[in-house]
Amino acid sequence: MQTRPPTLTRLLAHVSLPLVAIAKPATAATITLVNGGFDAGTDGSAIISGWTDSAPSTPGFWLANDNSPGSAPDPTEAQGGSALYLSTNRLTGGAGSQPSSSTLSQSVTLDTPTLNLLAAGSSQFELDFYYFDTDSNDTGRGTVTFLDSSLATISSLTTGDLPNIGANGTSYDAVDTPWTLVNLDGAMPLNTTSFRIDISTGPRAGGSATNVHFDSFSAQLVPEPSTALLGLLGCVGLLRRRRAS
Ligand SMILES: [Ca+2]
Ligand SMILES: [Ca+2]
Ligand SMILES: [Ca+2]
Repeated sequence: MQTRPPTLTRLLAHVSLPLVAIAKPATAATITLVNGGFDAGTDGSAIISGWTDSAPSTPGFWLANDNSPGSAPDPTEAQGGSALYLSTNRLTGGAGSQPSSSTLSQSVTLDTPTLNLLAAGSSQFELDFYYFDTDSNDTGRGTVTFLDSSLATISSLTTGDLPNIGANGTSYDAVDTPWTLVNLDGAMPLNTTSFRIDISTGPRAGGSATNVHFDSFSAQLVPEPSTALLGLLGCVGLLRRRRAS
């Protein structure tokens, strides 16, 4: 019977066990958003902490809750968190009209763990949120813009105009026309240091209110095997081939 060289046995014993632990499917690293669920604030308020309306003198966005749906197509309950969600319906916000088009933005600076993950080769970025819209006059979309350290735009991702989730004017129904999950996924450029989320609506094709709604924004960077780990995998593969020959 042929015996393996003792040095190779020792090396495999030391390398294989940690490798199994590292190579298990990794969970995504959460990127912290401020008030991503719109749960901080009060019903009917156009003051939305963590977010900036591009036209604050004529708001396009309000917090709404399940006690004050603005009009028939609007949700009667939040998707998640507290009872609050983001609404573009001026009837919820009180008197006054809203612009035909509106944008609400949040800038997110990458923290050190996220920058380290990006530098190590994990570039798969994912933004998730929930959407509700059954009004054919109105559209909503989400956009992410990646910025470098000079705040110059590197690239962007967009959902484009999101489709109605039910026939025009269909009322919210938890089963037939529920909140719909939207995934905006793509590569985060290596030199990204911050990104901006834009929630945009319009232009409104008719009517006096925009009836699109958002809730539960979350962002993550998905860890991938590092270059060092891939090199280690190559070494183990070579050792195993030598062992088999
Ligand atoms: Ca919420
Ligand atoms: Ca629509
Ligand atoms: Ca409308």
